[in-house]
Amino acid sequence: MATLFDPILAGDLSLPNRIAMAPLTRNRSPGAVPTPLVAEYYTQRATAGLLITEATAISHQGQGYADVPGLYAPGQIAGWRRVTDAVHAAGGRIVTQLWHVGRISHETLQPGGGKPVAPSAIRARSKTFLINADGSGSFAETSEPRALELSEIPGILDDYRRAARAAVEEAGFDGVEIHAANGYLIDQFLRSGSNRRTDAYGGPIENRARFLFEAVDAVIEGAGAGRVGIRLSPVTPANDAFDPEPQPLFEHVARGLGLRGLAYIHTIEGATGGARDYRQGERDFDYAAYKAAYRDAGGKGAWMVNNGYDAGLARQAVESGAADLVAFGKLYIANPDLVTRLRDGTALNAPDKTTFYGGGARGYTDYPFAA
Ligand code: 8OZ
Repeated sequence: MATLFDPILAGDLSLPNRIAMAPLTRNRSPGAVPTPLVAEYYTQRATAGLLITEATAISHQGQGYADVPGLYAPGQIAGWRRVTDAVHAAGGRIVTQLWHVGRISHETLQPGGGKPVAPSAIRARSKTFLINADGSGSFAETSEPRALELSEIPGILDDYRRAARAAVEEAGFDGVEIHAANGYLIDQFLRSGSNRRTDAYGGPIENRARFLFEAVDAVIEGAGAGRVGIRLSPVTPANDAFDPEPQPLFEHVARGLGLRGLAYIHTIEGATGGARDYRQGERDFDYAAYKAAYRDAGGKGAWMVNNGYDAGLARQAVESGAADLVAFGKLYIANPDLVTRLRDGTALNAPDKTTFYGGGARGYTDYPFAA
């Protein structure tokens, strides 16, 4: 029986334990460049089996929030290099999460102040986070998007490929995670609520999943399959994501991923940051059937789960074989030494919501380690 504290091989990633730091947007990279403070934050958490960075834009067009990092300009790549060097010097392993927000953006964040892009011109009932001229932060309604032309899709796939390559060859990451969750661009293509296209990228499940598989293949070309993971959220309503029939959709996705030799599959169970038993459509989502679809197709990657896990639930998931890895979000914000605390049963620090997004060291690098 495996425990949370046993090593595991996830593709080419050799991990000393089964505890991952989930990707967490923190809005502390002005000009999209990670600062030395960002390096300190990740380095404090280097005992995680795997660190997954906050979502990181693959292009200017992929940006949707103030002060989130990118991986498409030399200064951004150099900023991340400082982070990975520091994490590696501390003995850690770190992958970056590749992100294109699609319609979850605001015109003021887009190249030339243009409309954000999406599979279809349907505005999300969602909010983004902006920083005002006086430095204060505020939430704003996402802008009306425009539908991508068919001819624009290869360019976005190039952005995924280029960012993946820059991540491993220049920024020093051990791998990459594709952000295909939470109502961002790839998820917008997957779900019928945001995809009304009538071309090869819309309509039946096979068409709605086409962009995901093309993005995965581009990222594999850039980073190598054994260094690529992917994050999915089959039922989340985050960012106005909706599909009445997630089961066949995500089993189709799982089967296709099973053929591609990825390092790991990372699933948000339920509503992101909310109810684990959340459902979309008529039936409860069958996570075991979705996992079986991946394994039956030949998928050998590590199975990573996330959302509302505490020590007991995490232990049970790994010890029962239901999962190989557990990703912790809020607990990792507040507990840099989470691995030690879970192992020793030490009390956990509570996260402070008011410092999640934006700001400086407070609520970021000042959570105490256990004595
Ligand atoms: C919280 C705030 C902004 C972005 C996600 C990247 O939900 C995010 C995100 C979360 O995946």
